[in-house]
Amino acid sequence: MLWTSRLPLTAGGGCPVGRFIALLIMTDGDYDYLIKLLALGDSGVGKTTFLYRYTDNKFNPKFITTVGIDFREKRVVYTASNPNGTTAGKTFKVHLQLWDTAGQERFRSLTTAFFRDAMGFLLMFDLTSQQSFLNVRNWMSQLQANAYCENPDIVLVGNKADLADQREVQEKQAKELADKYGIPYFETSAATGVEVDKAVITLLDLVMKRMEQCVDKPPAEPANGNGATKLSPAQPNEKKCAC
Ligand SMILES: Nc1nc2c(ncn2[C@@H]2O[C@H](COP(=O)(O)OP(=O)(O)OP(=O)(O)O)[C@@H](O)[C@H]2O)c(=O)[nH]1
Ligand SMILES: [Mg+2]
Repeated sequence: MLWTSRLPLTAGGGCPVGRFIALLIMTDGDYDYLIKLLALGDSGVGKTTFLYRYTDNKFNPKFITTVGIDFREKRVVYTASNPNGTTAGKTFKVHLQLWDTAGQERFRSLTTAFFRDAMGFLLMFDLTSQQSFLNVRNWMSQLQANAYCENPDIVLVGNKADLADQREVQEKQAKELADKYGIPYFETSAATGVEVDKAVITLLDLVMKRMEQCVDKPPAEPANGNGATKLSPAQPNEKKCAC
């Protein structure tokens, strides 16, 4: 299986704002936002297992490498907060589409093609593998070249925190790299579930905040037939993050 699709692949495509405001108005009124997040990183760091923990709250100890791309889904309620951090009381129903990419090199051209349509990224490495941490820089370059802009919303995730005795990457080291990129860093365990939700919700918050900044910008394009509304015209080669 190269990928499975239970929702339209093209939903929300086009310019950055179009992607962010994708499917604001669904005909069935089922949710307010469709948010696409994507997990990337070396093979074996735990992307599939992490997403499975997040959506199903279960751990799969077996390693079945992902072939191409897959996705999982979850509905969450998002509460908007004020700039001072207090909750504004406004809640949205969010449908999260979590894209799970293959870390293996042979799928690289396929998986990077999916970067463009994602709104936020879980950049993962394995705390028990120094090599997977060193490769974060390469994944970052791939993101900068293929994502919706050169400065997309990213959370750095060091996974397998439960394997303390096998740890090869120190928290300080990883935190320094995250600070250098100006992105949040979490140490998670798909085995125990620690920090998994927090990492995803932090990324969702970054994406939603970016969207909020865009909402004040010029008005929507007409609905595109499936009830979706876009806030600006498609710009296929658009790389800027600004609205
Ligand atoms: N102990 C422990 N094992 C984990 C954790 N996360 C993943 N694993 C294990 O690591 C192995 C690889 O996990 P996957 O989720 O398949 O890795 P992946 O990143 O999706 O790999 P590709 O699909 O090849 O890119 C599996 O045996 C998982 O059970 C974790 O937090 N702790
Ligand atoms: Mg996988």
